[in-house]
Amino acid sequence: MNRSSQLFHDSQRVIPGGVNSPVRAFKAVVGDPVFVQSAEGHTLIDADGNRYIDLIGSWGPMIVGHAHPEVVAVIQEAATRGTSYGAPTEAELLFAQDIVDAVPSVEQVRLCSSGTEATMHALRLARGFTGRDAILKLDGCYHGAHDSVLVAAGSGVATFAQPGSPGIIAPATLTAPYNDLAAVERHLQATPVAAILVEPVAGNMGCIPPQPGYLEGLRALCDRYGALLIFDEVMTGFRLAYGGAQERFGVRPDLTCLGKIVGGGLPLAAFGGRREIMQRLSPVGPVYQAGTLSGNPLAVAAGRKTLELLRAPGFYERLEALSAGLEARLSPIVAKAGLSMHRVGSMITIYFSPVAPWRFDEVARCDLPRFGRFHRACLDRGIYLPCSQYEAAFLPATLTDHDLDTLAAGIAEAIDASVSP
Ligand code: HOZ
Repeated sequence: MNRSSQLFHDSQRVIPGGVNSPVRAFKAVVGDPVFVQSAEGHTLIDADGNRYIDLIGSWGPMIVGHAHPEVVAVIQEAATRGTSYGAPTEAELLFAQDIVDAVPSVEQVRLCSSGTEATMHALRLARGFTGRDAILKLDGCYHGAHDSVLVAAGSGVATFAQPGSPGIIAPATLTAPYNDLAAVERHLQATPVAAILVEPVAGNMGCIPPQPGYLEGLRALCDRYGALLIFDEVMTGFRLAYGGAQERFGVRPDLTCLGKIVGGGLPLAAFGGRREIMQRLSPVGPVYQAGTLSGNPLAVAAGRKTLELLRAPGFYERLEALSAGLEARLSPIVAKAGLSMHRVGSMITIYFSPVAPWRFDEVARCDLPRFGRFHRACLDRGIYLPCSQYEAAFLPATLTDHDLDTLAAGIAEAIDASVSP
């Protein structure tokens, strides 16, 4: 037994399933999870000393690569001045200003510690602002692990084929298929809805783009029926453009949830939006929201430095070019194998289906056992991909042309190796 498997075995005695978040458990693919020893740039080294090109990047945050020396330096420096105060700091003001400057629809922002918190608080705020109870989410979108959104959810909820979760109370959550405006309008006609919460590019049922007009259509429906539009940009924020998917697609939500990249690899998230809505938050308004570690000085330092790195001239152009370069290399391989693919910016998924899906139920029809074999075959070739067909891969900006060639060759071999059980 290798060291990763030994650690996984031992972990299961004291941690449920041996992992601190279910998606890490490799339950839908072949073999045991890789236990990580260290990471630098886009190289991940496991407990057995194996090296991988990391296309997960901590599920999205590590866009500038792991252990970026400038990010590490500001974390170290911040730590020498104390690791948590539970009191406001100038750095939070500067960081909030950075976020407001970056994200087109955000006029005010509040920091919290995880994407789950960000969507939970944004929904409560939407309910408080509109005086309505119901919310509408889209099938296959995942917005963290709190009650109202663990319904028809993607990510681990889909990977483990759980329709929702025991223990949740979500009587006011309506759902509709992704990319289906008519289904959304039927709900809005029947029920006063506080908010539509959507991943503007879905990343939790693999990467699924919005069809042309979909985001604009959601905006128009929200305006017509008095609902708020909330973009969950936890994955897409600072990834698809500096201003996120709303900049890339030119659609302005009322509220935006951020996480992952904004924290530079430390536990930090945020939600923000129109001033008149954000002004309903305590202590100005009546909607309560709080957190001891919100605005944590280490996380703020990492986030500010990461955003500074992303503002370097040409950063997103280079990331787009290398992402397109990988797609160009993979397209003939995928087509020859009778498979399909979606890419938006640096989010990409190969689907084990001849036609790329546009909604959740179509992802469920992919050849999931073959995906599991493909995933292991990739690991055997030093490629670390998300361990579920329901998760998008995230490309780091550190990849070189040589890496793209290595990835294409390894993925081609892994697709071939996945044919027979
Ligand atoms: N949101 C990511 C999955 N799609 C990773 C977070 C988790 O561990 O669930």
